[in-house]
Amino acid sequence: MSSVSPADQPIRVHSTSGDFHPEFKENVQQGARWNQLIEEFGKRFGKSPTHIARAPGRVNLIGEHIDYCLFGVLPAAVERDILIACAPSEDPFESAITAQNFDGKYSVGSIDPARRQKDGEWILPIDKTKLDWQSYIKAAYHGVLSHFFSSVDGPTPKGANFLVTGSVPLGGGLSSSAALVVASTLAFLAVNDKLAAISQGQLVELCMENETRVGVNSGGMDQGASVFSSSSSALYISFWPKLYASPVPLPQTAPPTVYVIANTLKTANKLETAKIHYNLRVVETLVAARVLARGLGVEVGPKEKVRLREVLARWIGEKGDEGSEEEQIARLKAGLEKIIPEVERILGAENGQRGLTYEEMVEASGLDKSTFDEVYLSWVEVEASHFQLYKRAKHVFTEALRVLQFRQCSLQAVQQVKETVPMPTASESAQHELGRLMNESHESCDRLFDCSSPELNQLTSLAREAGALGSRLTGAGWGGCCVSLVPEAQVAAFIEQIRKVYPPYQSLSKEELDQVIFATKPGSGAGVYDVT
Ligand code: NG1
Ligand code: MG
Repeated sequence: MSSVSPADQPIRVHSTSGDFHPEFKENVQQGARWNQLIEEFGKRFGKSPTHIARAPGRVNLIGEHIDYCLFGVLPAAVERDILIACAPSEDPFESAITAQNFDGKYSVGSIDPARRQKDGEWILPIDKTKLDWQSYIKAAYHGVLSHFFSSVDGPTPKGANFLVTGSVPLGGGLSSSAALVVASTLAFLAVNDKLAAISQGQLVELCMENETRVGVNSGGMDQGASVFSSSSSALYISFWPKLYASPVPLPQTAPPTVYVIANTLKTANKLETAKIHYNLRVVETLVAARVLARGLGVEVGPKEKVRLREVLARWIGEKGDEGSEEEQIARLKAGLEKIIPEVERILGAENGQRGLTYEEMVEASGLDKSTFDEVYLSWVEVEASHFQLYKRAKHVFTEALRVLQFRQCSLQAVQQVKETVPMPTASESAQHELGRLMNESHESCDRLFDCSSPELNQLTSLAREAGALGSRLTGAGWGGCCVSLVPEAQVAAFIEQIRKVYPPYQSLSKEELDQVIFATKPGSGAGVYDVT
């Protein structure tokens, strides 16, 4: 693909020479927040930070639960972020990782020392039953140690002092976890002078790997959105044949619209419920890929954990990333349109609608039981009486198609506005089309992927009644936030209406309400600011 993908670009390092954040220079509130963090770091550690690592949260506009099937998604970074002020520590390395939180309600503590074994492998256990914000920092630290300090004779890593502050709501579907992992990975790279050693794409891959250390077998959407984003554009991120990203500007005229994020106030604890929700979906889509491949006559090795995107590629004879971005997308779109009826035929038949028992699923895979268990179940804990291969695969392929339609509709509307030809009608109908795709996506998440919740269904339907052109859950679901496309002129009235009709908002103060429902525009991606 074209070489402009942010994945191939170096990590953003900003030199600040006293004028520390060019993007936020005009923004007094952000400036004050940065200054306070630097000051507080000085008070707590008795020295100045050398860097501030910044990583934003993200909102996914469309493309849910398809990143781990390697299909493209369309998120945008939000302006809310995690900041980590950091400096290398003078103490001996073994006892030198201290991470404190600016916000007094979080625990203060030093991170258990990591130990390097004789073979160079690092040991840094994370207790998955007692996860807290520091677990994510540990996971990031472990990744940096493993990738850059695995040689026993090589240099010793530096210890570090961290002071963390964040404005991304926790457990709310805006990916505070990825923001924390990206920011702390960047901070460890910065104190160890490794920022120039990897590209943005490699950083995303490292952060994906780091996040799996905390226990979720996630795709790369959140880390990609946090790292690759640029302000005023959403991002198309695809994962096959390799990580790739390109900006998707959002149509902004006739009528100007914004995205409003609204939190259901029902926190989804993805890690606690992983075996019946997130990780189960990962397994269901993987098994669906094998069964579908079998029905299509696509070859898959017995031990191969092939993903739905790869089955499609093999079936249509796609080799890799030949041709321009548009040619590849056209090929993918045609492939999706062709495979959806096959999903009905192969997975929707016999017991497809009710789901398969474990025994039926093993039989449909064509593998013997022990190979099946080894490939699909040995690395993950899942629990289900019936495995929904048909519903999950149908969601994945139709959602992947909606992502392409959403992208195309945005790009075309922006182009038409530039040419000012059939404006403003074209742009207005584009906004309605984007809204329609968001509504369809929500419906599919609810009915086929079973990742919505009563609160998400209620809030998205109230949002539509209050004037949203479209509304859908965003992120993993089962709680957390929804995102609505709202004409800019109506935002205040929209928020006021939701406050009146969504019961959990009725008792909130103005300040509390601002934290749970707010308009957002695409923000810039992660980077490190040199504050020496
Ligand atoms: P959130 O909402 O941040 O938990 C998760 C995954 C994504 C993606 C979405 C569903 C992580 C870090 N992220 O997002 O990769 O699969 O669910 O589209 O687990
Ligand atoms: Mg997360």
